[in-house]
Amino acid sequence: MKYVLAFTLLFGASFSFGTPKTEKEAIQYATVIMDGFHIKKIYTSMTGPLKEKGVALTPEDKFASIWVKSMSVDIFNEKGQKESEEYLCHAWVTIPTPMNEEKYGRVSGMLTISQGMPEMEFPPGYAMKMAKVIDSQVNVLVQALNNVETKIDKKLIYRIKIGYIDDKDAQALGIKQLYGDSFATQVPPEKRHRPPSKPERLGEDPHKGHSMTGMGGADPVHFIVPPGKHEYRWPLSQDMVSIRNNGVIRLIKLHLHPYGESVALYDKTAKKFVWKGTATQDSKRAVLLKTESYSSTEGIKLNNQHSYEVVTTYNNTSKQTVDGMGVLRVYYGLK
Ligand SMILES: [Cu+2]
Repeated sequence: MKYVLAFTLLFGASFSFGTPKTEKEAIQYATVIMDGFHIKKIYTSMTGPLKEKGVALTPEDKFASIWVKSMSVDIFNEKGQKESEEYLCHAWVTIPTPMNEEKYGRVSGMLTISQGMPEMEFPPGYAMKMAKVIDSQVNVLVQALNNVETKIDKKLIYRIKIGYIDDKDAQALGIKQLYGDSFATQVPPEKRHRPPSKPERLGEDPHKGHSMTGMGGADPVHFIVPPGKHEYRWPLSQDMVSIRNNGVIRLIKLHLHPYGESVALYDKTAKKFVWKGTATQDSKRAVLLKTESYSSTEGIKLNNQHSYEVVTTYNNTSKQTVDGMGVLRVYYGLK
């Protein structure tokens, strides 16, 4: 079967004049359909088929500066029926973010979701501003996963919904800018997991082979988890943009793999946990049902005089070695 319409983009924009909008009313949605995922076997983390695409959220305004507010993923089969999130390794929306690089350093403009969290949304009053660039595009990437079902033949469609606010509304509402950072557990080379195969890329590679994903190799954040309970501690560099600039965290999302129990931010100077998020595991299958998030306008203030660690715990109740990651995706504001 030929996928002629491999990619479709629908716009749900609403227009109203005169009356001031609330933040909810100002949010517009773009829906990106990623199809062509044929799942016929086990795909462990980072080995499933992946698809990537540059998407202009406002094609009618090639110079638009927009504020990305949320993203979510829904998975369907070819009959249009909803499928389990267990088939999602991750979905990323990467946006070019404006930043005073000399003052603060280079930041990440990536929204990510993975198993256990089908959506993310910045708290009220906050969003991630996209740089005003010609033909402003976000990069959307989806990778499939199938850790459990050995007998399977499914054609899956991933629907990514991106919520955003246009610059005029964001200014009127006083929306404040957030930046992304990744507090990831890392391991020495001998403890790294090496995925058994490279992912199959569906469609074109927008980076033409220079993938920004680093997939397939021995990633320092992808580790092996033998059976039993484990704790992984990793010191965070005080040179990270969020820490160096005393960033205030407004949103934290967890990234764990099945058998992952928790990821925490530990303040070594104050000798206390700053925040700890846990995951709910399916009792019978290697699937994460839910991961906790932190979302607050109050915020968590980082202190560049303190040293921090990311602490990840796993309880591998299976009899085999599995692979794991432990990441806090943090979104923070700067003065
Ligand atoms: Cu992962």
